[in-house]
Amino acid sequence: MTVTQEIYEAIVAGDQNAADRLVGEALAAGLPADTILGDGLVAGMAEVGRRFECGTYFVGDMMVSARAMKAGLARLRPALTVQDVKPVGKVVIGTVQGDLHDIGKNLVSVMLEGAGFQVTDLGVDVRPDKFVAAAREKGADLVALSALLTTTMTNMKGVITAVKKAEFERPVRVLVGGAAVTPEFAAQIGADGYASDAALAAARARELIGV
Ligand code: B1M
Repeated sequence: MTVTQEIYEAIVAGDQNAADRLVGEALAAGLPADTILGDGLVAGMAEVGRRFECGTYFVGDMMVSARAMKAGLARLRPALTVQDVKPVGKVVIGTVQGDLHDIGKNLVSVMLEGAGFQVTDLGVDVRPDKFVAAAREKGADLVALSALLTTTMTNMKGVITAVKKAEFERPVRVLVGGAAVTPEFAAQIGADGYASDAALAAARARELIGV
């Protein structure tokens, strides 16, 4: 079994110690960070979702796998981000109100940092007024919204309305994404941009602020 397969298995089994150790081993062996991420960590989480859908995994299983994913991602983070460079822009990011999923949002955060952004992460279940207050306080160029549930993605519209209504010193764009979100939905709610994955989110963020 390759080390990325072992990482995949560790995520599916929810073994956070193994996820942490194996990501360290893969990095030490010189494997590219995006291979470890895509073939190991993200593929493992996709399998967890599939098992939940089939009814062989339950919420508790998803929680232990999520913990293992976070451990692996924390170990991988330095390899995905750029250190000590002048930020190209400022982003405020969070998962919208009612939604507790944060793994994809954390990954988008890491990729934005990797693309040179200064990121303020507001966490999960974030109200529209908190996004606006943080964007003002931090002088953000971009507000990035994540939603994983069909029942919470509708809350993105409230954030967009609040951001568009607020008066900022410079233009603030809104980027949306997450498993439930589609480009059509993003356009319908008036988002400035949409991205289907974390790498594309970083690219789209740069395009939106013109860097
Ligand atoms: Co939840 N859950 N969950 N869950 N969970 C899903 C999302 C689900 C699809 C599972 C399923 O049925 N197959 C389903 C949603 C169905 C729907 O609405 N259509 C679901 C459900 C139903 C629920 C509960 C309602 C279950 C319950 O209690 N009965 C509940 C809701 C709680 C709440 O939020 N209020 C719930 C709870 C949980 C846990 C807490 C147990 C746990 C989350 C732990 C955590 O995040 N800390 C959990 C998990 C782990 C999942 C699955 C299995 C995995 C999500 C994940 O982390 N994926 C998920 C099934 C699945 O996605 N296959 C599922 C890995 C991650 C890297 O991908 O987050 O999609 P993702 O992020 C991607 C892209 O979407 C994108 O980039 C990322 C990577 O490239 N992206 C962006 C994300 N944000 C972006 C922002 C951008 C751009 C791109 O721009 C700003």
